[in-house]
Amino acid sequence: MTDELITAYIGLGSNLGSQHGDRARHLELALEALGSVGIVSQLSSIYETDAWDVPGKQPDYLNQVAALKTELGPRALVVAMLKIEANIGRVRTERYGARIIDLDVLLLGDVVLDETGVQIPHPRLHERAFVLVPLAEIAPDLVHPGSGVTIEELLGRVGSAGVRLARIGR
Ligand code: PH2
Ligand code: MG
Ligand code: MG
Repeated sequence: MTDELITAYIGLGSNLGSQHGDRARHLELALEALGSVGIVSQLSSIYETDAWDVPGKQPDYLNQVAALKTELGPRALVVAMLKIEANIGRVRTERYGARIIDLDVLLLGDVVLDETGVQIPHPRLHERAFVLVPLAEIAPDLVHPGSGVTIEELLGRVGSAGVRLARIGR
């Protein structure tokens, strides 16, 4: 018996190196691990982005968004993301601190949920160019549940300042 697959959108971010390598390597490791949680059906380009709304000064981020078809429910999906982050070696310090990998559940089908530790859609998704640019690349017509507005429209409101298409390895 398999439950229906629902498409989740996962935001990936890295702005620190580690023993595993550099920021792009962390995104790769995370994507590999996402394959154990579902089927990665779409993948945006990688963008280099100015650290947004962080305490003090931080290195630039690499950000990317993946569509993930999964059977997992909201809480199980969030727990799976935390597990992948820990496996790659993320150590949590202060809120919004620099990190080797961050995996955020941005959307899960039309789920709208606001519980401790599980907020879907991601509560700051609509104000973050570093999420909206890669998300609009793969799902411009997707309607943000709750607000009823498309991703393209949200991006139009926010603009794409501080977000640059990355040329990894070139
Ligand atoms: N993540 C944050 C805070 N600020 N800025 C950029 N550019 N990219 C991120 O992934 C990011 C951020 C908290 O998760
Ligand atoms: Mg985050
Ligand atoms: Mg996070």
